Order: sequence, then C-alpha cells, then structure tokens
Amino acid sequence: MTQTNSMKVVAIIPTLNEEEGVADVINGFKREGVKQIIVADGGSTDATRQIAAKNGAKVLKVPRGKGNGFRATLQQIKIQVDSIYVMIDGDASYQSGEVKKLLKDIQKFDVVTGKRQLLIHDLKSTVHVIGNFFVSMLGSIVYLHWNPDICTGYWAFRGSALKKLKKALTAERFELEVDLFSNTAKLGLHHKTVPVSYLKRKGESKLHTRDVFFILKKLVSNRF
Ligand SMILES: Nc1nc2c(ncn2[C@@H]2O[C@H](COP(=O)(O)OP(=O)(O)O)[C@@H](O)[C@H]2O)c(=O)[nH]1
Ligand SMILES: [Mg+2]
Repeated sequence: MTQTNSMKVVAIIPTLNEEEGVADVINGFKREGVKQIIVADGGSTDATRQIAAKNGAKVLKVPRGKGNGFRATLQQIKIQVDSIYVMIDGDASYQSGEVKKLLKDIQKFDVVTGKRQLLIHDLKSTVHVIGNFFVSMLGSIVYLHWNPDICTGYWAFRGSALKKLKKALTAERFELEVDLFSNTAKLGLHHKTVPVSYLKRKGESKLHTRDVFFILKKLVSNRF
C-alpha cells in the first residue's frame, strides 16, 4: 500500500501552455494513487486544458500569474484540514511519481518541499542555479529558517497548514514560492525538505529575468 492510499491527497498543477508536459504529470500522480488532480490553468492558448481533461484532471480556469492562479484555486476548493495538498509544475521537470518522497513525512510536518538536484547544462541554468542559491541563503538567514531550495516548484501541505497559508499569501506571479516560504516561517509551521529529481522541463519556461526583482522584493517585504 502506498502512502497515498491511506490519506486523501489533492494535486494542484498550475499551468500556462504546458501541453507537452501536463499529461506526464497527471499520469504520474494517477499511478501513485492520487485521485483528485486539479489543473489550475492561467489561460493557456495551446491544448493544455483539453489534454488535462482527457487525462482525468479537473481543469480550473484561474487568473493569469502563478501566484494569482494558486490563490484563486485555494478560494475555489474547500480545503479539508485532514487532506494533503501537493503543488507541482506542469512541465514534467519535477516527477509526480516521486510524490511518496514528500508524503512520507507529511504526518510529522506541516509543509514538505522538494530540494532539487539542480543541473547546470547551459548559461541559463547556470544563472538559475546561482540565483536560486542566493535567494535560498538570503531567505534562510533573514527568516532564520533553513531552506536550501526556496524556489522549488514541488510542495506538499497538510490541509491545516494550507488554510493558514491561504490567509497570508499575496503573490501574483513567480513570487509564489518565496511567499509560501516566508509565510511558512512566519507562521511557525514545521517544515522539512527532501531531495527530489529535477529534469529538463518540457516546453518553454515562463519565468522572465524581471521576475527575479519581484521575487527578491517579496522576500524582503514579507519580512519587514
Ligand atoms: N496558472 C498559471 N500557471 C502558470 C503561469 N505562469 C507559469 N505557470 C506555471 O507555473 C509553473 C512554473 O512555471 P515555469 O515556467 O516552469 O517556471 P520555472 O520552473 O521557474 O522555469 C509551470 O507549470 C507553468 O506552466 C500563469 O500565469 N498561470
Ligand atoms: Mg518549471
């Protein structure tokens, strides 16, 4: 029996034009016994929504921006305190088939995040790795809360913790992870990181260089 069979797990997959990866992500969850799979779509113009529905996910239309979309999703679903909620990118870079790694400790912690084994294969990924290191060290020091991979896209929450986070979150775009991290720390939630795989994404990244500014701004403004 997998861990997922003994607890109700709801997967939330934020998407914007992820027709190449979304089916893999959905089917990985299904193989692990996750039955409730929500694709929170921010207005894809490709076949993402159709592919998601065909593969058995519930598709929600949400406002543009990963943060806006995640917050709108939390408004649209009824968060159950005894359920577990998992958020993951729809680009197949994180493996939904590894969800057990996050769920293993979720009964002992409020929030479990995947720490990526980040790979350097070109200039962009080099900048990404350095930027993520900088944000993670800065955040860990400023919040006195250790997290070596704050910008990870793989999160598991106990429903009770997600209810509290829902009230605190304000992120609109890619500051979502920093907003989740900082509020996890401020609320005193018990948090653990576990190593997860990280593969080259399918399709194009939606993150722009200017998003780094908003990520840093949110990290600092949530603290002071
Ligand atoms: N709902 C929604 N999802 C988004 C939006 N922008 C990006 N995403 C999704 O958020 C996840 C992370 O984005 P991604 O481009 O992979 O960023 P990266 O992992 O930092 O390169 C992916 O699944 C995207 O499809 C948006 O405006 N709305
Ligand atoms: Mg991604």
